[in-house]
Amino acid sequence: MKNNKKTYTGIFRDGGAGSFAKRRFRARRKNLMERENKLMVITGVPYGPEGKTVWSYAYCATYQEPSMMYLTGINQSEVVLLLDPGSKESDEILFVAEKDLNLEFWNGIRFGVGDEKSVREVQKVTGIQDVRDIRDLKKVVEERFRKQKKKQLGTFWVEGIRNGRKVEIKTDHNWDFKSKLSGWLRSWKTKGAELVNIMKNHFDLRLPLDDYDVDSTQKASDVTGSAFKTTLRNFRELRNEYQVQGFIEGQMLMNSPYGLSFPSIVASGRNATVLHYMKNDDEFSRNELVLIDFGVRWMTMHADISRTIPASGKFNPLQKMLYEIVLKAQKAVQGKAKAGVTINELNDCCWESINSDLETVFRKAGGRCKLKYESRPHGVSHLMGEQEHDGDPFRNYLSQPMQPGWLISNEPGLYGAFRIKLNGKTYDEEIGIRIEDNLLITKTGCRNMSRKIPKSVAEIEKLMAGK
Ligand SMILES: [Mn+2]
Repeated sequence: MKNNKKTYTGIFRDGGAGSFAKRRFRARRKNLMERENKLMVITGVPYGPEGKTVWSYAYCATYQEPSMMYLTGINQSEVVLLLDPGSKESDEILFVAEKDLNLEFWNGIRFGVGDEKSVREVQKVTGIQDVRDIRDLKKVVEERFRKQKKKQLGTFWVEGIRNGRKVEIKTDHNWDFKSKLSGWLRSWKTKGAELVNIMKNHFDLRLPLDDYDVDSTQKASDVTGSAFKTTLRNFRELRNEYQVQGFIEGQMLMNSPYGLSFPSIVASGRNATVLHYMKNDDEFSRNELVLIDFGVRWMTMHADISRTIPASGKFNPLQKMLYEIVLKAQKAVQGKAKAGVTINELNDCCWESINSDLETVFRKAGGRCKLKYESRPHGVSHLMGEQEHDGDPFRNYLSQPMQPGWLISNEPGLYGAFRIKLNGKTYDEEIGIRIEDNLLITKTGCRNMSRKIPKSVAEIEKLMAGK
């Protein structure tokens, strides 16, 4: 036998930490226990990319619920984690479904329980020693809950404030799990029993990236950047949006086993004025701009990059003028980003720069335009991490001072119909431009993780000319 070693990389993401991985995940669980100091139960995804249907071959390399991924590294469905700070029996229990050899025969290795060898396998790979059958979850949670003095049970679901009112995400597995726990609590008839959301403490711990995650983010950005450069060098061979998508995604997937951060947006001409354009099925003409929003994962981290390029390989004077306006705003945001500043402040900086340049550069040169939005098309930044869009989806973090280790996007854009006469020639186009980098916030400034991905007019034109 050439190689009889089992590989767990598919179901256990070690985050690049190798032999330190188990201790790293344990430290994350301990930190959460310290902050919350109450019994907690957290669920992973209830089913994997194989889905709910009998015949589904959908595949997605990384699919775990990010809170579970962050705490355990386990990339497998039907996993629940119980944390019981201070418990003398065991302060962490992992619940897993029964080992299913037939399922392994079809789909590959999978953690399970039911016999000693299988349990030892889970212990050895994950570092969690108390491993139990998921069918015992309710019984064990009740036992542990009744031993608590606090009568509180913590779990993770997504909530926030929108327009001054509390809002909750009720469509995902976290909500389903929370509802199940509420039912259990009611049935136990404990006076004053309370279900508590651990979301805030969890995000506070999870969002500042550690050195391993920073390295993975850099790697994701590097792979994404190489794919972009190869795409530019070969761009003249590509005739429509889906060919660009196929080419660039192929380049990314050939260099990372962790999958794409999200399905790419490839939007030519006026299609780029649709912010989340997904069709990617249009032909483009060579005088149009093509906006590409793309990125690959490395381990559990992401790149989320946007570039806008001329299909011909050369920006026309209108395209160049507008592109430079967006690029200038992007540089201004990068110059301002550092710990203590809020994303709201970055937004002001970004959109004031673009709106003022539209007056002082574009209109002053005789340009006329009709924007697709009032004064700001979207936020310039979102948090990134275990998810491509991380943190609470209601973006309550926009007004919080940024912390060292936060990873944010920097993505100014300009979308509308533009008309100008330059050097005796009239240009009249519907255009969408977005330029997006990923910034790691530090105490004194920020590190642009995607600094090596070309974005100046000169760099892009040079690569497209095959140089
Ligand atoms: Mn983004």
